[in-house]
Amino acid sequence: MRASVLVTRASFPDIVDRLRTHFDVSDNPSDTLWTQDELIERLQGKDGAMTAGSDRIDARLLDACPQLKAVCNIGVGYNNVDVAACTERGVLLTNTPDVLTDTTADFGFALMMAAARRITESERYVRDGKWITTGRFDMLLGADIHGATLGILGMGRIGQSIAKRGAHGFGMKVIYHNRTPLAPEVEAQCGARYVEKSALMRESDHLIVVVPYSASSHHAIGAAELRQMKSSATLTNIARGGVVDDAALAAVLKEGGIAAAGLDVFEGEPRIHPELLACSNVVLTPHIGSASVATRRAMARLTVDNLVAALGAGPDAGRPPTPVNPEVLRTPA
Ligand code: 8YV
Repeated sequence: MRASVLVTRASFPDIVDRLRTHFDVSDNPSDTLWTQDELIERLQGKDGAMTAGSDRIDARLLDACPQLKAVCNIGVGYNNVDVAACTERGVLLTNTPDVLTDTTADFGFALMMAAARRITESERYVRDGKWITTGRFDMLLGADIHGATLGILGMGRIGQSIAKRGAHGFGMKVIYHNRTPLAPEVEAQCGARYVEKSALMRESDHLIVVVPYSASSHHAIGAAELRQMKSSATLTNIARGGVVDDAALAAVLKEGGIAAAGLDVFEGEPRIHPELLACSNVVLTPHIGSASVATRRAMARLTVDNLVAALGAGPDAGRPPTPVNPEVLRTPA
């Protein structure tokens, strides 16, 4: 009997169609956002699932779907999945690392530059017809990127890729804070220096947050940290909503505690804190860090590769390329 899989969100039909050569596939071409109960209902009798960050995979769901063997999540981050609960039940989890590193680093840079150079604010100014009447030499002044101090919180693959852009492309002084400092040779490649978190907050002209979300990174940037930053500084979050305390950030932006912010991720997204929406010095984007054509296609391909192999089909049967909990593969069923 063919295995059955569920594809929870719409992506690239030509890539997802490869699943149909191996499995019975149910999908969601209208891209409806299902509640967890609707997801549980659709997962009944499914052996595998291609999921996204908007799907919550927890113990309750796993217990209600005992046939499920593989959850292949499209994205490098998997804070939507309870990994321990998967492992305990022998459910394999896969993610999509590496293929999105440079695209996401490019985007972090773009968002930081847009906030520092007030690009979206300037665009609104032009569209509102204001340049014609009030344009002047000292309007819309921003902060330089070149030569400034770039701070990076979280120095994994994406953080390192951002550091290289800053140090080698823009002549920035790069400092970072991470749970574990990098090996000296990796630091040298990145042109980056480890500092304590308080020094990172005080010294950064532009701070980019790239740390994965977990209980320990919840509100890693809160009111106390924001108060340590320079009033001329910018803050860019491309990690996850919840790493930054959005309410505290909105308050600090409003009172001029920092100059600007670039936010691609939000606490409770797709909802956005109303005070952030009211701030003109914030650039807001809808979680598109990895959204280039080539990269989103590569993520979809890797997720399909993982699902095919995880369910014992294709040339890599039993050896999915990017497992998060590979110990499940070693445990005999
Ligand atoms: C994804 C992301 O697009 O990879 C991640 O962790 O945040 C994005 O690249 C998103 O998770 C889609 O599910």
